[in-house]
Amino acid sequence: ADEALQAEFDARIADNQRIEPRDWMPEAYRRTLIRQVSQHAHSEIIGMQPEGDWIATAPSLRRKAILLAKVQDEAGHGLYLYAAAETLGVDRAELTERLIEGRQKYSSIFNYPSLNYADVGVIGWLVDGAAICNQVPLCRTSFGPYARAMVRICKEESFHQRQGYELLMRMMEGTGGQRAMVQDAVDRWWWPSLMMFGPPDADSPNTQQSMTWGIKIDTNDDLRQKFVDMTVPQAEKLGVTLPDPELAWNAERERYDFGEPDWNEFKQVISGSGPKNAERVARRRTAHEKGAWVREAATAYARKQQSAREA
Ligand code: FAQ
Repeated sequence: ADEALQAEFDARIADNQRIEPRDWMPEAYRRTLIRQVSQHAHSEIIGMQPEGDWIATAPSLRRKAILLAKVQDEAGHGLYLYAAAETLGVDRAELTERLIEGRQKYSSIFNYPSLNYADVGVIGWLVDGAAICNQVPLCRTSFGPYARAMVRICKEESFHQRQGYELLMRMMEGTGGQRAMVQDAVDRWWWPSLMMFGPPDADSPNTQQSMTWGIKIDTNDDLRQKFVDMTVPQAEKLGVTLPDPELAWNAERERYDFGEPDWNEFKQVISGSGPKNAERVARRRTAHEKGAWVREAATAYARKQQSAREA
């Protein structure tokens, strides 16, 4: 019977049809999706911290309102994604446990510090820019709830990206000091942004199988190239330099050539020893513990409502 189910699943994937939560799916497909979707959810939630650090000291009321809204959007993305993961049969409380015990990853990018307000702009421009590059194709991923979550998330991410770029444009029209702040932030975030796409294809254990299953649509290197090609003209327009001496237009390929990120640094960061890993996870753990009374109250309320309905 399993063989027939597997054949039906393969045929649906080959036909670009969506797999829905109640459909039969191979256990390894389910496990891979739980891994990717929950890591993605954790990234959104941990990703609230580097920018969240600047809400209290935003330079104007307008910037504060914008930043608050953006960070709230990220919480929303985390929630959609946890909900999508739950349709695969995992419990969200368990996923949070895995995160705060360091048993599950989240994006490497959020383990770097945000040192000044230009970082808020650069995170919007480069980090949300990289996120969009990676996520737009995922709107066509084979698992229905993940694909549908991506559609809405991408719309909000492109707004976030524009928000960051606009902030930087304004700073670049300012004083020499402000322009220097922007350049410094670009210098620090450029290479970590390239690492967001994951290891080079030759060192990516999951890509091939995930592409066969239609979970991933493109390889890590293809998306990284797309991001570089998209970002270089934006950097020129902004008036900043990208910190890569090997960056050059290749007329033959009609793409930019660029240097190799420091993959040793990447390995360190994803194995928990990046500059901010311990702090990010500790803060998430504290927030989770402090929120215990809210979860208890919400659960008690839901129970009361249910018994009222049953009575
Ligand atoms: N960081 O075989 P692959 C955002 C791990 S955007 C940490 O290539 P895969 C928005 C990988 O998990 C950021 N770990 O893996 C926002 C695997 O380890 P495992 C989130 C990484 O899954 C903006 C191992 O390395 N976006 O949050 C990273 O096929 C601003 C081998 O790698 C997503 O999650 C990394 N960068 O490809 C929020 C997008 N790269 O699990 C706030 C969805 C790789 O076996 C502010 N995810 N690893 O122990 C994906 O597209 C894929 O999972 C990849 C990795 C492309 C990230």
